[in-house]
Amino acid sequence: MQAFRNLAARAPKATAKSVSSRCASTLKEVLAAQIPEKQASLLKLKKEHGDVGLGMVTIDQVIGGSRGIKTMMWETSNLDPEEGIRFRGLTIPDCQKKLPGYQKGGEPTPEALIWLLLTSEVPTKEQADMLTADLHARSKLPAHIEPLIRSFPKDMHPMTQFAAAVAAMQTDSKFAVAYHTVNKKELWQHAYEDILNVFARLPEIAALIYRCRYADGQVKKDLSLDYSGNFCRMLGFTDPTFDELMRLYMVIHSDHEGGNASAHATHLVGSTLSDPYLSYAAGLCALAGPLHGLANQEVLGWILQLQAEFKKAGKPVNKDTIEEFTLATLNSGKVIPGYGHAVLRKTDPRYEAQRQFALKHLPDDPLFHIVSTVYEVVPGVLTKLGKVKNPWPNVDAHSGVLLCHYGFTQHDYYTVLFGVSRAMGALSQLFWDRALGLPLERPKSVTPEFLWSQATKAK
Ligand code: CMX
Repeated sequence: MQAFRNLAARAPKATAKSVSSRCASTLKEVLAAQIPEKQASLLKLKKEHGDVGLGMVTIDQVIGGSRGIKTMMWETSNLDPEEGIRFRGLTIPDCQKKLPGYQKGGEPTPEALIWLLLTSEVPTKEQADMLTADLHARSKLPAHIEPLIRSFPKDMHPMTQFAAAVAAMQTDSKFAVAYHTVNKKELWQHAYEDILNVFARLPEIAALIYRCRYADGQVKKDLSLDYSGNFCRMLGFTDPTFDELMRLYMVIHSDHEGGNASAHATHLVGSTLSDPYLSYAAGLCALAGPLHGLANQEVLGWILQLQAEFKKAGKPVNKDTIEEFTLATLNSGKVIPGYGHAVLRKTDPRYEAQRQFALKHLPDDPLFHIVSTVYEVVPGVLTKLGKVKNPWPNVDAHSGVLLCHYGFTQHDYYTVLFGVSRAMGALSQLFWDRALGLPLERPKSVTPEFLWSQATKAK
């Protein structure tokens, strides 16, 4: 035990440093300075302690979607079942306190969070602004992307359009070209370029999909604003409070450690040395599933259906009627969207952060009242089922109502917003995967016969 404490004391801490300790100032220079030390640390860990076991794997875990099996290294964030997410050691309230906002005291900007996720250092306002300028400068889409999006059938789901457009940008990949021409030790530099370019271009792609599907197809940029403010203008929203909501939204949706399907898919595909465009397109396909990111669309659909049915039947919205509606959903063989989680065992702090925003900015919104009453009812109903491991709300239970309040009502689009945000975590980690030269991911599968043979032996 003492030996473990000594080792742990020597290991790099997953806690953000408050000021950049290095003299290098651009994001790429800070990262370049960090790489040799981190490579050496990983090599030492592998060489001297590679044979240390991390626990047994049970048959239940093999059949049950690998829950809890520690099988991936992920440094940008960590998820504790009770406490929720920490980004480089910082909780959501820590980020709100420490990361620079667009304005003093405002919500942290996604640019500040990208800096934190990549470097584990809290950026100064100047560094975050420098990254904003860099992202704006990189934001021009390859010429074929706009016509491609305009050519999609109007009824193609926005997430299908989004994943297809991100994959189609691969024509611009510097990493894919470099793979054939440079020493693999230098590949991280090209991954960096692609990753920053993906961050820079996702908002315009997302906005084009939105404007083509629901509006006049025109996208108007405002590069005098930050990443989120410009994104809101491109979508067609001008309320500064909505800009703040978008900053909060993007930060809390950015990363949720590595095991979630979108992050894991990005990491897995990236491990084949597929470039960041294709890797993140894979992540977006995973995010589009209703048990993962698409749940945000499902939640609003569920609440609107509840509201419409109650109105038609002349029923009041209260705890009793919501309980009835919840039971009817469960009895029809469906899940309650926005509730439950594979890791969390408490109310998601991302839900709580959105609730605080609602209490401050829209306390009297009728949909917010429904969401709050659902929160009072659903955990009890799910607990009574006896099989649900986490009856508490997750991030998706709240986001739609906030968006709706500001007139963003097209809920079949909501997962695209999640997709713009999730890139920040999944691709920051992908940067480190390449900088550390992590190998092809290739876990072992086993047959049912093997499991039966092990089960029989254990008796
Ligand atoms: N409503 C009804 N049943 C639920 C439930 C919910 N919200 N959450 C879990 N259950 C059920 C499961 O379907 C499972 O039932 P079966 O044994 O009949 O298959 C049982 O409870 C045990 O599941 P669990 O171990 O508690 O949860 P999992 O790790 O298997 O699944 C999740 C996690 C998120 C897929 C599940 O809670 C769910 O389907 N929630 C609703 C969809 C949702 O909100 N997804 C978004 C999650 C956040 C994100 O990734 O974006």
